[in-house]
Amino acid sequence: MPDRNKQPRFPSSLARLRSARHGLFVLVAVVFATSRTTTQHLSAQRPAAQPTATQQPTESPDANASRIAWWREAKFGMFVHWGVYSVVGGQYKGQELPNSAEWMMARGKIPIAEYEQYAKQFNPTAFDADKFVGLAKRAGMKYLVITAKHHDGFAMFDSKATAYNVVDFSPFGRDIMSELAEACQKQGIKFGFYYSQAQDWHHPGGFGNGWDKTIKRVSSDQYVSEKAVPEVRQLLTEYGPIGIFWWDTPRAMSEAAFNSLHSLTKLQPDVLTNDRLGENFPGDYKTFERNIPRQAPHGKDWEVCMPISGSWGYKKSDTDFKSTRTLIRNLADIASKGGNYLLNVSPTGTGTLLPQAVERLEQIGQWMQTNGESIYGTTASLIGKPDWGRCTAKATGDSTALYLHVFDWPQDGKLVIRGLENDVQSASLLDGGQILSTQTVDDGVLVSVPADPPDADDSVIKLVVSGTPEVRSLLPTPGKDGVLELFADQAFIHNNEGSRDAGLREHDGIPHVGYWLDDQAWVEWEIEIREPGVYQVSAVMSVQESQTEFRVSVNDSQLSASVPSTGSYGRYVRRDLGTIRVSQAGRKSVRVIPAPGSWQPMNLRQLTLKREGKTDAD
Ligand code: H79
Repeated sequence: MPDRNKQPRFPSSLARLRSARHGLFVLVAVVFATSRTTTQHLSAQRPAAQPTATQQPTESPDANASRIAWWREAKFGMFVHWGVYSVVGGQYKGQELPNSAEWMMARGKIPIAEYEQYAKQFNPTAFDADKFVGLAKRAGMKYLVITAKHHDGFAMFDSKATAYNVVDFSPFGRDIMSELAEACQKQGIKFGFYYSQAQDWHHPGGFGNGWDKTIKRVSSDQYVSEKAVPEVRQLLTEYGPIGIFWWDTPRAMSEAAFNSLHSLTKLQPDVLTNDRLGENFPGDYKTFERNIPRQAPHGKDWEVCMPISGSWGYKKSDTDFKSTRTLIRNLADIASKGGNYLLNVSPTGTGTLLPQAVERLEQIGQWMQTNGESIYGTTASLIGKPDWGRCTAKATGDSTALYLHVFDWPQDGKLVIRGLENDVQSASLLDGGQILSTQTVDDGVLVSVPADPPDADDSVIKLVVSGTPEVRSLLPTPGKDGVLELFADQAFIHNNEGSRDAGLREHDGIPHVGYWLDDQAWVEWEIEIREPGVYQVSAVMSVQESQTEFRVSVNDSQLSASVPSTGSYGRYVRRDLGTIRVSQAGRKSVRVIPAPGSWQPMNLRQLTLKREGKTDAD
């Protein structure tokens, strides 16, 4: 048997290993964001410092914290994808183009001259910046980021670098960015630009246009100096205070090109940037696109951007609007992990949003009116993902407010916060303020709740506890549905001395146990089984070689698995591995152990146990 006592090599499992050894190992809660406020810049024109140096001067952690304080408080922003593509809503020559509509020029391999004809039709006469920003504000959004230029190259402002812009090229003739900048400033919404700095399907030297042979082939350096740099400089000097500069789709460029773009952000000393300029430019925060990470990135600020429907840019056929319930729960989920939510809407060619989007924003706004306190300025809490919903936190002097976002209202009137060890000072419903009684139970804290939830989507209970939350680390256990998902980044990876270590890697932002070359290396999760029975075991994994063999055990019961190639290491498939009978409840060790001789390296994303007899409808 391999040596079980070796320390794993990454912190999350180290913490878990400790907690598993000392059952009551207590983790100290929540990293509280500094609540310092930033200086507001109210002058429309800020003096322009000349960008010179190629290196960003190192900023003190305090200065960074004060610059980003408003953003940490804000939590919720509006993303807007709007451009030439919005005119036709994803339809080209009577055909429906697949995927997100702002990509239509590339998807349809539309020649530049032809795409320009759509720009000639861009005339969103129904656009009203004040109304538009007012809607974002009513939805509870605190910042707005809009496509100043997407990959198609069309500037939604009065670009001085090219006539291919909304003022000079389209009949509309109005500088949309300046109208929005002004409306945002008036209404107290932070304003930001999305700018695609490397791709440009219209201008020579921009990345991405391989289909139009009329475009001159010049270097990306030339593109950056001719177009991207002057446009970014203009955006950062002529539109008042800019809260965020949101780069997109990094491409390998020369160091000089990167530095010339990066140094421009000094024109607005308080501007925040995302992590998408290039590999070596982490910016102020990390971004996730479309998907919410299962676990928060460690010690970083981060944001999830997501379209309200399927496409970023307006697409006629896209009726895939997320429900208000999903959107509110996404916001709570993201906040419970410490992130921000940048929710995208897609104005049409006339300059307004579809009623489906407006309706959802208004409904979110109603929820925020009552429950905003549980979102704004909150941090992650140690109460990660309870059965009933999510939890956000806010430190208030000697106590901490825990906001219990209850998605699944308890039928028996008893809501349990498992593992919570603090003294409770008070509990109340945010909606209406009804005081709730609480008691300490073996499992943690029990809150007695009324029969009906105040909100069908997310009812928030404010639980004030003394001090900083202390939560007993609890072993993962199957949920009500009988399913227990064990993820790579929760596993203890046991490596053998002297060989290359198996460890945590990621594909598409999803962690897996990788570099598993050594058949002596194995992985383990500690779990608790409350209901004995037969468990179906499956794994989300990839194998490149013809097949691999391994064992999965739960204490003394085990199965042998033989899994054929999934095609490549990057191709993940869920494989049923068989069943394991667990005859007694209690703490268990789940292990995945290579079969010596028949082992081929695999990447393991997750192992799932599901109790038989449980159906999805349960
Ligand atoms: O602006 C939105 C996207 O257009 C942009 N980022 C967000 C915020 C983005 N550009 N590229 N990507 C995201 C990733 C690449 C996606 C692609 Fe595809 C897959 C390009 C081609 C295949 C999706 C599917 C877009 C076109 C077809």
